[in-house]
Formats: sequence, structure tokens, C-alpha cells
Amino acid sequence: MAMGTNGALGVKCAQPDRTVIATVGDGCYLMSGFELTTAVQHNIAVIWVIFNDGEYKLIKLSQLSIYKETALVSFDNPDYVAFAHACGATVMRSTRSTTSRRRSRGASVGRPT
Ligand SMILES: Cc1ncc(C[n+]2csc(CCOP(=O)(O)OP(=O)(O)O)c2C)c(N)n1
Ligand SMILES: [Mg+2]
Repeated sequence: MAMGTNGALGVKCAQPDRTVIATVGDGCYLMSGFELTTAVQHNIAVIWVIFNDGEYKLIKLSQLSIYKETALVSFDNPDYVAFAHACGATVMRSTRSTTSRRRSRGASVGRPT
């Protein structure tokens, strides 16, 4: 969990001519998303797509399947748009219907997004 969030930086450094998109859950992003500051400092143009559902969904589904109830799987997210702005990254807010369009726009930005 979370290794893809910051591992994407290494992938982009190894393959600078390729588009690198890390699709991450919000729980995963919270564990290591501060690496965005490194990406901005060295202009490592990774695109992160954060799936913001305010919970550890996989764990919730496991709990439901085993115990028929859930606990400690919800959390409040920070404002990721404000966070990205504060780090100096490019940012786009997406909904279910705009995600793939935004991702292609992100691919053309050439900056941490
Ligand atoms: C370091 C680490 N801690 C905990 C886990 C257990 N784990 C697997 S998935 C998950 C929740 C992931 O939540 P999120 O990233 O929000 O994705 P979602 O399931 O909501 O799509 C957790 C805690 C793990 N795999 N690795
Ligand atoms: Mg989640």
C-alpha cells in the first residue's frame, strides 16, 4: 500500500519520455503523498489520480464479508486541490464523467499533476 504513490517518481526518472500515471486510493495517497514536494522540486512530471472516497474501501468490504459490520475504515480527507496548490503542482478536480478527459489533459501538462 502506498508504494505506487511515491514509486511512480522512480518510474518517471527511469523512463522520462513515457507518461507515468499513478492511480491511487485516498488512503494510499495519505500515506506518502507528501512526495509531491519532491516531484515539484525536481519537476518529475508524474500524474496522480486520487480516488477520493473517504474510506479504506477494500478493508471495509473485507470486514463486511467476514464480520457483517465495519469499524475504523472512514477518515476525513484534506482538500487535495489546496494541497497541490500549496506544493506548487498543477491540479485538476475530476468527477466520474470527466476523469479520462482530465487525465489526458494532465498527460500534456508536463508537470507534476
Ligand atoms: C503498508 C500497508 N498498510 C496497510 C495495508 C492494508 N490495506 C490494504 S488496502 C487498504 C486500504 C486502501 O484504502 P484506499 O487507498 O483509500 O483505497 P480504497 O480501498 O478506498 O479504494 C489497506 C489499509 C497494506 N496493504 N499496506
Ligand atoms: Mg479510499
